[in-house]
Amino acid sequence: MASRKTSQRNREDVDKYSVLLPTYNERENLPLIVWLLVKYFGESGHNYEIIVIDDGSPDGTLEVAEQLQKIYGEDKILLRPRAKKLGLGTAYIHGMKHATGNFIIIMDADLSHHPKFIPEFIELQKEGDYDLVSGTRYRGNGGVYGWDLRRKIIRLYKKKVLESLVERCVSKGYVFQMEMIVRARQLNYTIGEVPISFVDRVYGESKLGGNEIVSFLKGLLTLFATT
Ligand SMILES: Nc1nc2c(ncn2[C@@H]2O[C@H](COP(=O)(O)OP(=O)(O)OP(=O)(O)O)[C@@H](O)[C@H]2O)c(=O)[nH]1
Ligand SMILES: *[C@@H]1O[C@H](CO)[C@@H](O)[C@H](O)[C@H]1NC(C)=O
Repeated sequence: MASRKTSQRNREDVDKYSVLLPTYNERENLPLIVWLLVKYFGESGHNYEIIVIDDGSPDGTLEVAEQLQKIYGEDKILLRPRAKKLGLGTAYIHGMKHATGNFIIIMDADLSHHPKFIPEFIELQKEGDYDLVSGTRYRGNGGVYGWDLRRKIIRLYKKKVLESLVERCVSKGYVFQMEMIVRARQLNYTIGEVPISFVDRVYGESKLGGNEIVSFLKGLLTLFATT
């Protein structure tokens, strides 16, 4: 028993989460999403890296990402840009190849996903040793919609599982994300589900309250003042 606990603890110590953030014209959203990720990973104490895959955004997203890298460190923010817009599916694959974590988190950079759910994804994955954990949308009244097969969802994968799924998937674009989950079921991977309210967009309803925005802006000012 004691030795099992020790090995579990050791495993947790080496667990690392690679967040893949594909960006195309996300200059305005990227600082907030990265700040939130750093905040929630910092609070939960998990080891992580954020991989920004920018596809030559004309709005200068990459320059913003470079600034963020200076602020948070090259070990936390990795830049894996591509010269032109090659699509979301291949952006994930490209990012995955550069990931050093044993877990991969896939999310959008456009603020349709709130990073505050990530610690819940991680806890659930550990509890059930799930191969992947996906969000399930529900209404405020508790009515569950079930699988949200659309692309706007956060997912946490064991890296090996994601690699095996990517090998098998043939579709492009956001059908790719749909295919991944269908294949995962076919292959009998174990899947955990975290309920995510429809209103939990970063700017949705009251979720990212005025206080959080204010402290974000203060944090940014402090960072720019000290770097
Ligand atoms: N690297 C990369 N990121 C992309 C690409 N297309 C979209 N993204 C990013 O992927 C995430 C989800 O993108 P979408 O929801 O498809 O982006 P969108 O611009 O809202 O797409 P539409 O709803 O089709 O206009 C966002 O973070 C986008 O910035 C692409 O070709 N390459
Ligand atoms: C998945 O499980 C089902 C039911 O137990 C089984 O019939 C099927 O062969 C399994 N598929 C794989 C790929 O292991």
